[in-house]
Amino acid sequence: MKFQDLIEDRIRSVDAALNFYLPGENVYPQTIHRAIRYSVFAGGKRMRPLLALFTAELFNPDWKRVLPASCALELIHTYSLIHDDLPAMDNDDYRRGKPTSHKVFGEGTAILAGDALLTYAFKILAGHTFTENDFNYSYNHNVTSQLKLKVISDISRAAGLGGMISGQVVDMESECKQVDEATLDYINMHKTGALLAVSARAGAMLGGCSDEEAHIISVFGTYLGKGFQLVDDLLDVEGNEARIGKATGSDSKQGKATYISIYGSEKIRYLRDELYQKALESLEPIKNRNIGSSNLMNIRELARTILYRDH
Ligand code: GRG
Repeated sequence: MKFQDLIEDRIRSVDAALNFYLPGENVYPQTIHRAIRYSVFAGGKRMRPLLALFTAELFNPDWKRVLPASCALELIHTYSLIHDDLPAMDNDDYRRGKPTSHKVFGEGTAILAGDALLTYAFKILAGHTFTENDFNYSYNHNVTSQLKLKVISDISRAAGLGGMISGQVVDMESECKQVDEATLDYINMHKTGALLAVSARAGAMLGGCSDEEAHIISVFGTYLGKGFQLVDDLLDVEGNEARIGKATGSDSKQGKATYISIYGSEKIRYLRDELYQKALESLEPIKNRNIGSSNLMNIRELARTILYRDH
């Protein structure tokens, strides 16, 4: 299968699984279910689910066992975007090319939609709590409870203290201040990088990798996480608004410290190339493991897609 077809195929599976897990819009109380579905199906690129599915496939052909965790990661990501857009945070009007959740449903419902997505993600990760079907059969039966707990613990840290929340706090406290490179790295590696890195790691772990291999994949995910943010900052000044689905220049308007202010666009491009190479090199130790060469090619190609995206 061509890489682009593979991506589209996997995204279709993730979307179908998300549709299965989320309560329907007609289920009472309808407002919260409508709000959740509005944001989850607003056209996100599904980078975190794809990372988890592709790293799993490095170790196991049974990628379907990672569908529940992939959905959980996307729900956590969507929650963070809804809350980040709120007036108390970035106060953004558009996300993924559509009015933000609080603009459509009001602030109270947007807060609850975020809360609901975060908690629901962990219900999915617990397994065995939904009607059994093709989306969750393998996770329920082929992943041990011990491994599920390990993955739950890793994901909760990446999304919470020591991860996304800690990064967001330092980000808020740094607004309109001159921050040094180390602080900016802290913000980005926690606010954005942690969830991307844990997506790669959780996928590999659910695929059955060893502890040593989990470490290798974490390093790979960390390079991607940093590169992802560099590109995000670049797109905020140079991106096409229609393509990225929100106004550009919002970082500087809000007095946010970004890699642009420290490095400038040209150096960002250079650093992006460097991180891409480092990400590929980090996978060298596993290249002789008995994993399909096409799987290794796919994860490399996904790294390229993430680091050279235009939206
Ligand atoms: C509010 C708890 C809380 C955390 C917010 C992740 C985050 C922390 C804020 C998001 C702000 C932001 C735009 C960060 C830049 C990196 C990022 C997460 C971009 C959006 O991710 P994509 O490009 O989005 O994967 P799509 O829409 O494709 O899913």
